[in-house]
Amino acid sequence: MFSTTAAIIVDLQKDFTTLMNGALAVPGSDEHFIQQTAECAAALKAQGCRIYGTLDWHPADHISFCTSHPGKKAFDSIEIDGHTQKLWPPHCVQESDGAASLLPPDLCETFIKKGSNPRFDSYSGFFDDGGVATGLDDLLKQNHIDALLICGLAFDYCVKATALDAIRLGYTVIIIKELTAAVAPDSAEQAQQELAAAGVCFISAESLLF
Ligand code: VGL
Ligand code: ZN
Repeated sequence: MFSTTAAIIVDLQKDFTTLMNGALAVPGSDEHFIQQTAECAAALKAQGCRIYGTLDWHPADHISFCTSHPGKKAFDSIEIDGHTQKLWPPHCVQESDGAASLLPPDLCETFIKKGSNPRFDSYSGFFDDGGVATGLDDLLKQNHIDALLICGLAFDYCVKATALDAIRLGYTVIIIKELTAAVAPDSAEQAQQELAAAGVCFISAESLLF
């Protein structure tokens, strides 16, 4: 029943989880959360749903790192080339332990890496802030996917941006709400409203498991 549906598990990486004491740990991303996500993905896979993962994959001098901007600190915002860039503690540095996926090996068909250009951030799994495509849209189209189940971290940043781009690209988008966690309550509330207004649906994990 899921032949034209894919699940996109966004940035389930050590640095974003409380389980691993990550550099940018998202509240609620504990052992139970990771386990529930892996279980749900395995059950979807067993029903014929393709499973893809995204990975935040930054060079050590990435523009989003507070350490790349002397005098600035984590969670400050700065203006760069006419857009606002939020600064984060260094996280998900390419090949580092913190960048490792927490999903069981072989669950995901493909991992799409994003944020590798030092000059551009990429909350979205589809395009970086410079407009360069990651290849995810091509991959989905090659596999005749027209609907996406999205979960992962963080709800108010990368899940939100990936879901909004997916809507713009014409996909039906469903977020598995309890398999997401947010950096902060106010940005989560804002994200929820923007996503609903854009036409994103929300579903519980339980309703997907028959
Ligand atoms: C993310 C902040 C910085 C995310 C990535 O995965 O939501 N958030 N980089
Ligand atoms: Zn990042």
